[in-house]
Amino acid sequence: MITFFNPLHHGHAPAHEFFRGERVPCFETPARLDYVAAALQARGHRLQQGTQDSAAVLAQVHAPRYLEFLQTSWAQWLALDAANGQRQPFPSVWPIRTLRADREPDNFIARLGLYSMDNGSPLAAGTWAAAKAGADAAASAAAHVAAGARAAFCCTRPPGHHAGPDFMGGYCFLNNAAVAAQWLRQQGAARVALLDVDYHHGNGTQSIFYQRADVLFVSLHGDPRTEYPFYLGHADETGSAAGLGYNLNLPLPAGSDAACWFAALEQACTRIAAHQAQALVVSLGLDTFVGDPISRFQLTQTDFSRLGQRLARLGLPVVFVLEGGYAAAELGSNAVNVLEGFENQGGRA
Ligand code: Q9C
Ligand code: ZN
Repeated sequence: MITFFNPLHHGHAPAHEFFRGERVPCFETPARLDYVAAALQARGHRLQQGTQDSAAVLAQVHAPRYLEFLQTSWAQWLALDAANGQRQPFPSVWPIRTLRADREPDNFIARLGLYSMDNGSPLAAGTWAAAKAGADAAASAAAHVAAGARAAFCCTRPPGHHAGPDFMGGYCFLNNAAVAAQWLRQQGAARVALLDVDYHHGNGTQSIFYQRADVLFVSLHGDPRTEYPFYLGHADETGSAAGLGYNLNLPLPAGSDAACWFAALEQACTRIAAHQAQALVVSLGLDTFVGDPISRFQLTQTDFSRLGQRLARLGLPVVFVLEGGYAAAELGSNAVNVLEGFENQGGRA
């Protein structure tokens, strides 16, 4: 599989996040990508750096003022106090209902809250460069698929599917899957399907395409009544305006097993087939794994091969984008199982 990887991803290495009221080591670590890269190389897949610049497409899926903030955020943090290089900024106040989001406060932490959906997306010195490299990989993978490749994989972090038009959240900063879908549209695909199989609902991706019929969004995820991101991902969210009918959420109870999950995947595949897309983007979260430390589905290693095989039978060219998956030591084989399940299934010529 054509795979994109960039050493800049390792520059996003915050130390801590909040979990159950305590500061704990981050779950979303550079080691995750080491495991995926090693598993790919052990199976003979070559890693390459992309050549595309995602800047123009990023400006179509994210608000300019958010991109400007993210790109300069670490420098802004350091400008407050040189010792901040050893500290992590966290938001502590958010412009929710009745408060104004149209004015950017002069206070840095207040701006960070304006552009965040949670306090669970810590910034580090290399966050912008790592995230931008991920968006560039998504653009490069989409360019390969648009040029006729059967599939390409973005071996990238931080993940992207919780990042909305103008906010970060859930370890995500730039929405790589949205960049891939938008790039495919610009390269001439009239219709694109985007399937999100991460354990958590891809609220950012849903919101970016919610009013559009050209990019169908379909997601399988833990029911937001009990699972992050809590405030989006219900079955009654079906799209709005021109996008009505082009958003399909398939929430499943925490604890769901493979039989339940694959039944929902059939529903997802039926809807994707009906869309008659020219290309598919897969938000490939692997936190559906039974051993995931922060998620509660029960997929096993062989279930990931089965997922890849089923996706191949859609007969569409695919851009795979890595999202979550926090059982780091198993992440590599789980990812490779999806990709090789897809490749070995045949399907599209
Ligand atoms: N702060 C993805 O899988 N919060 N994001 C965990 C502790 C959110 C997961 C609780 C989990 C987000 C891309
Ligand atoms: Zn997730």
